[in-house]
Amino acid sequence: MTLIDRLPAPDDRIVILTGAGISKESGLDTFRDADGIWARVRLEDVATPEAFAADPDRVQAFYNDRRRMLREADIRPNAAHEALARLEAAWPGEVVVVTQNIDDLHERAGTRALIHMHGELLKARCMACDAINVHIDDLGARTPCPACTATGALRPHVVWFGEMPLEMERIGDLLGDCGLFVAIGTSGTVYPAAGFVQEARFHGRARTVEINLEPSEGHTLFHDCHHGPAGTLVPRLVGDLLAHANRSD
Ligand code: BJW
Repeated sequence: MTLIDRLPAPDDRIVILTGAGISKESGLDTFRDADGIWARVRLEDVATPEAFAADPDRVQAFYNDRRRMLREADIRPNAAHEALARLEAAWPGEVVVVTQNIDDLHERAGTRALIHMHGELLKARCMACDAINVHIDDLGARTPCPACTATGALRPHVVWFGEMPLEMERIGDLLGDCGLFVAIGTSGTVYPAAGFVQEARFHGRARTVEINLEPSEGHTLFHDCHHGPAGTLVPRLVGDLLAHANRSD
């Protein structure tokens, strides 16, 4: 039995939304699970512009820890990231991954058409000159901007609560014209990402599929829901799609 009730045409665009759950089997924590990041630290203390203004050292320390963790040798893409890269390479139509994750596991797996709507942990943005640069080491009050040399102006290139997610216009265009929308490993609690299923299904024409360990907040909005680990279900979904594309050759 295939995981999608009605498979898209092979030249249809596929848009995949990923969240923290896809990286869980790679060893990175989610936010809202019982053992997640928000169980250890209050989001108001580390993930808002107000928190950064009030205590930049604390916010930098939170992201420095996560940046170091991401660079540990045993943190690698898992079977779900790898399957999505295979889908992009072999699906006849366009495949775009929109990720809420700030890790770089999709790129390491080989995904190329990728939008980091909540930013990237391995980049820093200068609040003085707006330059965005790759930054893999710790950030602190004395780190100079490589573009304008200002110190104390670099912040993690991430989107905090109350800030506008990145590339929203492009994402809206993609959702409005795709044959399949799949949300993987996201609790569906944070907007605007939580509203993408409605955009793709009701403003567009997409078949919509959820893959998550448990039903998300918005699971009733999807045509098909499959609950279990992404590392098992995503390779199955990709296998179904590629078998369908090959049959249609
Ligand atoms: C597995 C698994 C396995 C585990 N396999 N699955 C009231 C109503 C509506 C909206 C709002 C409101 N008040 C405020 C807002 C807007 C606000 C918002 O949505 N708040 C809600 C919490 C209510 N949103 C914003 O502020 C956004 N900006 C915005 O709206 O701009 C417009 C605007 C701007 C200015 C003025 C007015 C409007 C910005 C949101 C930024 C989110 N930032 C964060 C942190 C930064 C990056 C970082 O540090 O990493 O992004 S918060 C955090 O949540 C992170 C994530 O990307 C994001 C989503 O989390 P995700 O990925 O869904 O993770 P979890 O943990 O929630 O879920 C994981 C799931 O995986 C679980 O369900 C597990 O079961 C599952 N799972 N293992 C498969 N192996």
